[in-house]
Amino acid sequence: MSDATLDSKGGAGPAVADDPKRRAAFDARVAAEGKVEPRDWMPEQYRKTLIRQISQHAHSEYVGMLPEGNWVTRAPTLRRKAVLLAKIQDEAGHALYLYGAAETMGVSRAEMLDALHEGKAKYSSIFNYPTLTWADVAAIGWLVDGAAIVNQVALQRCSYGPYARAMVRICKEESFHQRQGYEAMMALAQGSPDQKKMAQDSLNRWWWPSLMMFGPSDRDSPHSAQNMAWKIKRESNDDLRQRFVDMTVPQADYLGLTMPDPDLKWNEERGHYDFGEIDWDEFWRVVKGNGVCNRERLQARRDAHDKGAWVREAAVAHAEKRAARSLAQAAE
Ligand code: BYC
Repeated sequence: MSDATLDSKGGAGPAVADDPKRRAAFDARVAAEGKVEPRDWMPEQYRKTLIRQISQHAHSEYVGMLPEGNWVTRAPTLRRKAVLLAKIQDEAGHALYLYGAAETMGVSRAEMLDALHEGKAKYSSIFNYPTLTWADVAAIGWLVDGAAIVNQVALQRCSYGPYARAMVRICKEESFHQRQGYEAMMALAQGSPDQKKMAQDSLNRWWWPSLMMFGPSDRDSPHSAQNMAWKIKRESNDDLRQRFVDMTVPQADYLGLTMPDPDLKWNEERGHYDFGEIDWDEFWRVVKGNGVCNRERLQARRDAHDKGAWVREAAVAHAEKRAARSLAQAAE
């Protein structure tokens, strides 16, 4: 894409006139659960909101490597270190599938990364919290990957084909991540009193931010109505959050840990857990760039990008050399 710029909402590409006939065909396809593919006509706003969401999702995977990366050199055993390295590598892979899915809509990876590095594009609020102890690595696997799966299983049915298909593979890997996190948490919860204390402290710090991952409450979610109608989003922020709570509370019980929420209790009538009010001021503070680690995370990504310039240049030079060689061979 060369004739368009990425705006702060992720919009990109030349404007496509909203033709009523093509619009009706698009609506009919989405209503019939058909997939929209890159070459298909789509409303400009559909394309913009998907570029916004998919690129934010890719940035989340990309920035999300940092909190866990903090513990690679201090993992308690060689096995834990190998597992952690493999997991972080998976997150980089997820970012690549997702940048690839967004590129099918006509935006380049360089443009998306510029938007991130310039602070114009968002990434998940959860990665702006620090990993203070080893138990935080376990909590990320258990809670953060757990929350991500609940959200992403729904996205497997997203109307945009490349995004939906990327989600299938990502979900398989995330469920493995979640189990490894839970297993690491169990080792701590069933360990020495100090280890159990560390596990509880970590649950106390990560529980509420994990609930915030699902986004603002439905009544304050500006994109939800349209994105549900377009079947980009298949379930609402609050419904997914409730599913995560219902799934995770029994897991905490099994670990013998206590959820840091005095209002949490099973509601027989609703068939769900009731839970306390999320601190939305904290959520918006973090989303707007003022969480504990926002500046540090962004700086780390900018530095890594700058330090990696020579790798990108070398890769381009190598590709050009190979292309020139094949041309020369074809001409012989
Ligand atoms: N953090 O109208 P709404 C992982 C923004 S990584 C920051 O509800 P939407 C992992 C939202 O963008 C997986 N911002 O929006 C990796 C919007 O702002 P803009 C991460 C948030 O899009 C490494 C505004 O608030 N998962 O698993 O309909 C290690 C209004 O919100 C957040 C994804 O990225 C937030 N939490 O719904 C371990 C999932 N929430 O754009 C694990 C993909 C909301 O208007 N994304 N905002 O400026 C989605 O499913 C949806 O975009 C959301 C929000 C549910 C997050």
